[in-house]
Formats: sequence, C-alpha cells, structure tokens
Amino acid sequence: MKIGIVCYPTFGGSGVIATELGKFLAERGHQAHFITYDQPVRLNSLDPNTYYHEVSMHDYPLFHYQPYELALSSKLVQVIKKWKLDVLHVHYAIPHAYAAHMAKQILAQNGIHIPVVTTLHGTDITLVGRNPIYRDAVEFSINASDVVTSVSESLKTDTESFFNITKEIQVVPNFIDRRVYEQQRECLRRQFAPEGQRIITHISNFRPVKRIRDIIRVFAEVRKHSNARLLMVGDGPDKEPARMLAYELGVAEDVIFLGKILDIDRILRCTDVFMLPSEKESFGLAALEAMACAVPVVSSNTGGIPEVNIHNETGFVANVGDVEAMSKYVLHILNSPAEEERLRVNAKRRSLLFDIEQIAPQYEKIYEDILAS
Ligand code: GMT
Repeated sequence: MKIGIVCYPTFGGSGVIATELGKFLAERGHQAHFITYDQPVRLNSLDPNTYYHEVSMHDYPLFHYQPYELALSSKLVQVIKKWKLDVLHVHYAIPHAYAAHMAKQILAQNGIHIPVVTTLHGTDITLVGRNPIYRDAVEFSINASDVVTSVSESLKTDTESFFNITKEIQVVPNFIDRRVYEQQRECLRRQFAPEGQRIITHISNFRPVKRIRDIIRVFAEVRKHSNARLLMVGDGPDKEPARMLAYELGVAEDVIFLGKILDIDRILRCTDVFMLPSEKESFGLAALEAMACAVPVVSSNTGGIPEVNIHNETGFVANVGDVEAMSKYVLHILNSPAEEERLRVNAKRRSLLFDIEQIAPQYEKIYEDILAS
C-alpha cells in the first residue's frame, strides 16, 4: 500500500508514533509518505520506501497568521495525485483531520477517492479540541473521517463525551519497538550518578499539563532519605519555574536538565524510577518507553495512564497532585530491592504487550478494510 502520513514532526508522542509506524510499514514493504512542515525528528528519509514531502508556507504581509491548513491541503492533493496514494493517515485532529477532509473533497472533484484515517492522540481532544474556538470544526472533521482511532479507552470515552461523535472509534494503543531495547548500548549511569546515586527520570515537553513542579517536590522529599539524582529530559515553558523551585527547595545540584534528546532509551536504561505526574494524559508514551527499559513508573492516575502503568504491578499511580503519595512510592521502590526487581520484571513484560509487531498490524488491517470496502 501507499500510505500518506500527516503528523507534527516534533518530539511529541503523536509525531513519534506516526513516524515509528511509518518506518515499520516501510520495512514491511509499504510506501510511507510523510507530509509535514518539517522532517519528523525520528525519520531518516533515506530509508527504503520512505518519502518526505515538505509543506512549504508562503508569507504575505496581509497574513497575521499563516494559513497552514490551506498549504497542507494543497500539498496533500499534489502528493496523493502524483504518487497515487491509497490511504491517508492523519495523526492529531487539529488541523490535520480538517485539512485531510478538504483534500479529499478537492480530489473527489477530480474523480479520485482517498480514504482518511484519523488518530486522536490526546490534547487534540482533551485540551485544545474541546475549546469552543475549535470545537465545531474538530467535531466535523472527526465525523468526516472514514475511520477514527484513539490511543486509549480513556481518550475514546473523553472524545465521545466532549463531542457529538457519529463514528465508531477504534482503540489502537500506542507502542514501542522492542528491537530498540534489545540492543546493547553503553551504560551512562556513571556519567549521571558518579557516586552511585539512584536515578529518577522524567521526559516531556514541560508544558503545565505535565505538572513538572510536582516532580521537583517529590524529588526534594525523596532526596531527604535517598542519595538520588533527577534527570529532566525535554524542554518547554515550565522548565525555568521548575529550575527555580529546585533552588528554593535546596536540591538544584542534583537536578539535571538535559534538554531534548533523540535516543531517550540511552537515558532510560540507567533510570531507576520514571515519573509522570500529569494533570491529563491520554496514554503516556514516555512511561511505556521507560517500562520497555524495565523501569518502574510512578505516575498520576489520570486519563489513559492506568491502561499502561498498572498500580502495584508495573509501578504505582496516585491522584493528580498527591506529592506525598508519589514520594512514598518512589522511596518504596528505591529502598526495597525485592520490590524494585518485581516491578522491573513486570514493567518490561507489560511493555512487550505493546510491541509494534502486535500493534502495527491493527493499523494495516484498518487500511486494508477501508480499501476493500
Ligand atoms: O504529551 C504531549 O503533550 C504531547 C502529545 C502529542 O500530541 O504528541 O502527546 C499526546 O499523544 C501521545 C501519543 O499518543 C500520548 O502518549 C500522550 O499521552 C498525549 N498527551 C496528552 O494527552 C497530554
């Protein structure tokens, strides 16, 4: 099949999932055509069967905001016509599902039918999409898609409660590629913890929804009882406030902000506990990636996280903002080797249920079914 893929090319989970899925499909002999405004961070467009089509923007003094969906729709029409794509898979509803629908309408006038699969990832529904500014257009473009998928049961429920959805939403969970975690790689533990400190890690875009100040508070509590270090991977608006809090709480020396990192498995391999205390989280891909490295997770119990991190099996979950409980759980893991080992084994085992070999065929089947219908 020839599959068009639209996503955000950045470090966010939706872009990572779209890119890894496309790469995997390309390995299986399909053509994966990425249509985005920048090269997706995890994409190597020299890989066989992989194509990157850049959406260029034209600035004009009249434009206060550049009309990205217009440029994207036009580019989709051109790519679909030129490469005779079979199906278009858009990740993140805003504005991708909307642009896909416009492209589909334009192509229909030329007698070309292109089925559209929309995958909902989270904030496109729970934060941005339900905002009255976008709501009607988001609802329309979800309903106009040929197939709609969501990355968790929780996100499916949220979508159905926030919008008037006339389509069946299929849940296809996010995934990891176990092959990445089976590679032998150098251990970075000594670099980050030269005195044998335990390592706690968090990875995100440091937006308010991630509640990274809770992590600093938890770490300050943990630090009183355990010689530990905190690795903060990523970048975003709450970085400086979190750094300031670390100074205020007297733990700044042991909090390392590493910036954006591409091969995060290198960090996760030397991690003892992964933290994800988000306010909202449709899935929590970073937690699953940690579990793939046999790292127990201490998280909030919001959204789809409990579908990934099972309480007292792969780690622990607590209410959003419950810093005391989270601190207790982190210390419990760090201070009880038998418990730590149990959770590590379970985390690794559970992550394999989400291996790309299991999940990608579900998308392949969706494409095959719409092409057959
Ligand atoms: O977490 C983010 O802020 C990024 C966002 C994205 O669109 O990349 O992540 C969402 O999609 C990921 C992949 O499906 C999920 O693993 C994240 O849980 C989800 N984020 C939220 O729901 C906040």
